[in-house]
Amino acid sequence: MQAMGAPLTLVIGNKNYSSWSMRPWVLLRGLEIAFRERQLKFHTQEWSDSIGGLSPSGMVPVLWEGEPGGGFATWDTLAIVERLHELFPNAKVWPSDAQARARARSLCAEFHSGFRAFRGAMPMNIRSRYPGRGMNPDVAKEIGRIQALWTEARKTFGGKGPFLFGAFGAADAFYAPVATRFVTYAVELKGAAREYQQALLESPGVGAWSAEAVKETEFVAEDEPYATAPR
Ligand SMILES: N[C@@H](CCC(=O)N[C@@H](CS)C(=O)NCC(=O)O)C(=O)O
Repeated sequence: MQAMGAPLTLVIGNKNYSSWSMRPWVLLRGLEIAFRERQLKFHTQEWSDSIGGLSPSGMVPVLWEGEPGGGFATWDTLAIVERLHELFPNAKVWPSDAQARARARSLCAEFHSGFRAFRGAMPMNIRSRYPGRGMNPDVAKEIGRIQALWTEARKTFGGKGPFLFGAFGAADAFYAPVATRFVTYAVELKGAAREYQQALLESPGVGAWSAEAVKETEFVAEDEPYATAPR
C-alpha cells in the first residue's frame, strides 16, 4: 500500500533489543504499507549525533511523514498506531467491528502501561536463548494474564483468521515482542495461545524483523541481565 501523502520513515533502534521499535515496523510491514527505515543503534556515536534531530522525545520509535527531522513527527507506539489508522483508513490497522476495535485498543493499552514484572525480567533479546531465566511469581502471573487475553480474543473475535482479531493488525504487532520473548526464555504455552504464538512468529513482518535481529552483534549491557559483555 502506497502512502497517499508524504513518504514515511520509521526511526528505530536495535532490532535485537528494541521491542517498542519492533511494533510499528512489523505493523507497517504486515499491512504492506510502504516506508523507509532509519536505524539508530543504542550507545553509538550516530545515536548521540542524530537522536536530537530525529526524535522529539529522545526515544525510538518515531514516524516521520516527509523528510526525517524536517517533516511531521509522531512518536510513541500508541500514537504511531493511531496515526497510521488515520493515514490508511482501509489498511485495517484496527478491526472494523467497533467492539473488536475497542478490545484491540484495550489489549495494546494494557501492554503499553503494564506487565512491568515481565518486561523487566524478560527483556527482548531475539538472538539469545535463556531458558527458565527471569521467571518468578509476579512474572508467571503476568504471563498467565497474557495467555488469557490472547485466548479470549481468539475465541471471541478471531473468526477465520489466525490472529487475535482474525487479520493481522495493531494488537498482533503489540504482542509480537512478547511472542519472541516466550521463545528466548522458553516459556511454554498451551492450546489456543500456543497456536497464536506460532502464527505470529511466522507472520511476514515478524519473520522479516527477526531475521535481521539475529544478525546484529552489538551488546547492550542494560538489555542483557543474563550475559556478560564479550571482551
Ligand atoms: N512509550 C514509548 C517507549 C519507547 C522506548 O522506551 N524506547 C526505548 C527503546 S525500546 C528507547 O528509545 N530508549 C532509549 C533511551 O531511553 O535513551 C513507546 O511506546 O514508544
